[in-house]
Amino acid sequence: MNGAESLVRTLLSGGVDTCFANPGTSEMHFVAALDRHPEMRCVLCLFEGVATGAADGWYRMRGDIAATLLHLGPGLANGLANLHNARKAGSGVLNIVGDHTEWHLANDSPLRGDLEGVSRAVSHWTRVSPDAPSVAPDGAEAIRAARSGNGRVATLILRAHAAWEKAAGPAPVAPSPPMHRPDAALVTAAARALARPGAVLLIDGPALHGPLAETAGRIAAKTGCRLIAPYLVSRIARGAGAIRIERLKYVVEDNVAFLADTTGIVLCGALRPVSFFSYPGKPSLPEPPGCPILDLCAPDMDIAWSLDALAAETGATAIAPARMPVDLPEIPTGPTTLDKVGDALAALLPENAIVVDEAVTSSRPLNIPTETARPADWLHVSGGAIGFGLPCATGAALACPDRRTVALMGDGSAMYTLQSLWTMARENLNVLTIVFANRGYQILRGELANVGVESYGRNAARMFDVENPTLDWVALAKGHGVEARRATDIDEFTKALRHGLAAEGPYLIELVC
Ligand SMILES: Cc1ncc(C[n+]2csc(CCOP(=O)(O)OP(=O)(O)O)c2C)c(N)n1
Ligand SMILES: [Mg+2]
Repeated sequence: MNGAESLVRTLLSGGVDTCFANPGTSEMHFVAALDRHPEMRCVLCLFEGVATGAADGWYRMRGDIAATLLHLGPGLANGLANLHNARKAGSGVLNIVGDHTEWHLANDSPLRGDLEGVSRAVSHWTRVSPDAPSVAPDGAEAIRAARSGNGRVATLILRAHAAWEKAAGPAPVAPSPPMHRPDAALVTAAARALARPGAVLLIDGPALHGPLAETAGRIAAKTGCRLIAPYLVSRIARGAGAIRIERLKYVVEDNVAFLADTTGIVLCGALRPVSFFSYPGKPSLPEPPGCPILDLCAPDMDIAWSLDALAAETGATAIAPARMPVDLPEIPTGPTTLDKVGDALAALLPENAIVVDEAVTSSRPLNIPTETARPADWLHVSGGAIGFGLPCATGAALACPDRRTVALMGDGSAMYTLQSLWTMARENLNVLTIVFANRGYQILRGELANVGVESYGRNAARMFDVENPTLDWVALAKGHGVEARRATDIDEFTKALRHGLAAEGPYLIELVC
């Protein structure tokens, strides 16, 4: 068996059975090995940012890693922005990146570059597998690294000769290292802090859905503290029956007002809140000056244990948490407004949907009505690097074929990685994409004002308007093999929404707004 074969067998026996791929010549022995194992699902992505974003979406919904297969430094670099988003989301991703043979690297061939440098820019763990016998143990170590600390980005660089030369066999994956836990004194201090009026428990990561959210909800009910999530999160359970969790805001002033009465913040699985950007004369930190912050449990620590310990310490074991009620709006009608779009979405969103939200300015009005819609998981662009939504929806839909995935996309954001539509069509994924076609980078118009620029002219307008020519989303979707329809008022939108939610396979709505 060669090194490539030993790696594929290590992946499969280690529980990694999906690979989002965009290969090249240096990966051909690995491709041949994958080809011998139909039990490995290989998903072709027509741009590396689709592969890395899909692996992120997969992790968010499965809670376990998928692999990507990428081509040397340029291939990995093309996937970098979505690896950044994955890293910020706390998603585990295993990148396998082919490289030249060692002797070929001595010469400056076209694709030779600083592959390790590119990897270190975003990976928690990088290793070059230097020879065939090392490939399987390095692969096993990479899997372990990607699963550790609640999910990390691990990159294994597979030199071509290490893939084709003789190897011993697959290697077993060692159990993940135990996660750090806060000591008892910190748990006691956190419980005391949360009992004070004006206290906030800020949670993130796996604490925002499932049983951990329940525990956090019980702690809030018992202590009376506010339960808050960051503005952009990896995955949050929302809708009727979900634990009541507030969310930080995007706008600096809104966040300052939101936290104005805060007397202390306990962090559990979350980083301290910080504004998205820094603006002249505005604070970076939103909490009141001097507000104590207690870091109970970092995002890579044992969040489940920490919440359980906090629940025990506060006596929050039997109390019922506050939950969102159900309140489905009437189906709206008439000209399009974003409030009505929110009502239509809230009325029709099916139970247990996965909503990927990269609609930027358009998604804000959707948040209120969907809070009391049928329960769904919402996934955000955690690292703020747009071009995440369609790839993430692709990976999430593959991870959860029995659920309906809905991608809410700004027209600017959707253009970054629209090749995802082709993968959705090829894999026949139940993804409904809604493109909010406001024909521009709407958010940047506001941001120019936010930094203090009072008016703008032709150059700025030409950098904000996505017009002239107008993007034809129906044609773009059809060109990628996805059925699509344009909606110019709310009646057309609800009709298209019903149709798209019932479709077998992907569907796209261009909502002119
Ligand atoms: C990788 C990356 N490049 C650029 C940006 C800056 N940026 C933030 S939002 C945005 C435009 C978003 O446009 P769209 O998706 O249409 O949403 P809208 O603002 O119109 O609601 C840009 C270019 C970014 N966040 N990430
Ligand atoms: Mg736009």
